[in-house]
Amino acid sequence: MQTERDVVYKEEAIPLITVDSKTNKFVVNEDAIAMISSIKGNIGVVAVAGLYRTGKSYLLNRMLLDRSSGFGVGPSINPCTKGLWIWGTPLTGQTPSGEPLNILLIDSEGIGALDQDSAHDNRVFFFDNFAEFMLYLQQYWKY
Ligand SMILES: Nc1nc2c(ncn2[C@@H]2O[C@H](COP(=O)(O)OP(=O)(O)OP(=O)(O)O)[C@@H](O)[C@H]2O)c(=O)[nH]1
Ligand SMILES: [Mg+2]
Repeated sequence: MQTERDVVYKEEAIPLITVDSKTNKFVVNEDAIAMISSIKGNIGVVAVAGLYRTGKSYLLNRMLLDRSSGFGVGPSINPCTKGLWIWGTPLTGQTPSGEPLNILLIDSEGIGALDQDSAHDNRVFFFDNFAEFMLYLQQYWKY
């Protein structure tokens, strides 16, 4: 039998913000918002940002998820991650005072790739920080 948790939480990376290649607009994925909204309790966020092809996705998989696959890792010199991705299940952690903490992992498109200009890079970087900030605030809206 499927529980509510099975429906909402997935053991895979899901898009959080995608870029519409035709309009160049950033689009929020409602499935990711539903997953985030379902979380009860404290939320912590770990997000990676930085130059393209420097191992950001690999780092999240190996260091935080302890998996050989998870967030998309590219084999070539071409940019791999596009937009922002979030792990479909919060990790379980603790606040410094010992309270339960739901940790969200966010992977982001690398900056400096030749297929995008610096305005696009700035937007990705902004959204990465903005997503982290909004999720941080969300726990206070709930109470
Ligand atoms: N062996 C080894 N390979 C690594 C390490 N970090 C990254 N790689 C390899 O480097 C390549 C790029 O890794 P990604 O994780 O896709 O890099 P990224 O920064 O997410 O790239 P973009 O999404 O394009 O910005 C992949 O082939 C990884 O397997 C590492 O610490 N050890
Ligand atoms: Mg990547």
